[in-house]
Amino acid sequence: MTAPTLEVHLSDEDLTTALRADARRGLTADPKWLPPKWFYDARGSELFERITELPEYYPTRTERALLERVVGDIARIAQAEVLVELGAGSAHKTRLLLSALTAEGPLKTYVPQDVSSAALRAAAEQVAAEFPALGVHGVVSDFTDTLRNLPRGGRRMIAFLGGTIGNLVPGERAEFLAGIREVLEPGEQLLLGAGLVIDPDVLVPAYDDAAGVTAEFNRNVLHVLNHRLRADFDPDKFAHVALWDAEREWIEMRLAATEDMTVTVADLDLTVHFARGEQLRTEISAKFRVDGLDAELTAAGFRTERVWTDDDDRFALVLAAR
Ligand code: AVJ
Repeated sequence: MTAPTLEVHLSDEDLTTALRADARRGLTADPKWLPPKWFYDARGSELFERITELPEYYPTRTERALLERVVGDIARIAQAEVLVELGAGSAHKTRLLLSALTAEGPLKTYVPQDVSSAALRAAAEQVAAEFPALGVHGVVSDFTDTLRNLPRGGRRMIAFLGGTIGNLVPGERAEFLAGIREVLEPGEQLLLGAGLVIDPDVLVPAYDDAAGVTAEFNRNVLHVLNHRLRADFDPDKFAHVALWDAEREWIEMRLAATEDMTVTVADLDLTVHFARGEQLRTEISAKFRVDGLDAELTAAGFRTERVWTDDDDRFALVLAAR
């Protein structure tokens, strides 16, 4: 086995700079908001892992079962030599893909990308041990940098799984997909996992579970601001809100102030007032229709090759080629 390499394009300092800018922009906006990527410090990543095991949170297990069913087809069609996985995180689904892509095709290299170097290092080492014939090159960066620094040579497939595409608003999605399309060579592919529009009676509890894990995950962004920017949020004074926006077809998570309060963010020299009941938007999680996914991919210059959905039409995997 060759030891995995790890390329770091994102330092702790870069992360803090980005968080400062996002926090200042979002907390001074009306309505207030924060980007969802700041949920994921060590505690947030752990809470998300717990979410994936909740009875109400169907996306992870649905995508996994679907991937298990169709991964052979994906591997046969893709014939990838390099698998780039965006937001690889703990790399649970990765094993399925790697096994199939090595059994059914010419895979030689795995390039996991994540913003968290700790999670990535662990994942890269595990994969390297399990697939000794594979070259493993981890990249710590944000998506845009990853795309700019993508290894060349060898037919590549970029996987973006888990439904995280739904964290982007339509304009950001268009830009993101076009950015991927731009770095691909003709014939190379994108494998996209996306949650589908389903009955809100199933959807909403997935983001508002009975055990309160998602509520804790939501409030974790306030802990992150407290730790990284020396803010003094009292997370217990914020209530978890999850609602389905039927028009825009996305879940919105918010934190509602349970009383009037003033919060200071010492590292930003910022004082923020919350009125009782005021809501801070912390995440959108858009759900899709197969036609809409195809249209967005086509608009970004992709050709949709295959779409697979689970039997309940809750989740889709799309293989699209440049
Ligand atoms: C990791 C972005 C796919 O949107 O379903 C889980 C994050 N938020 N519960 C999602 C999340 C609330 C998750 N993604």
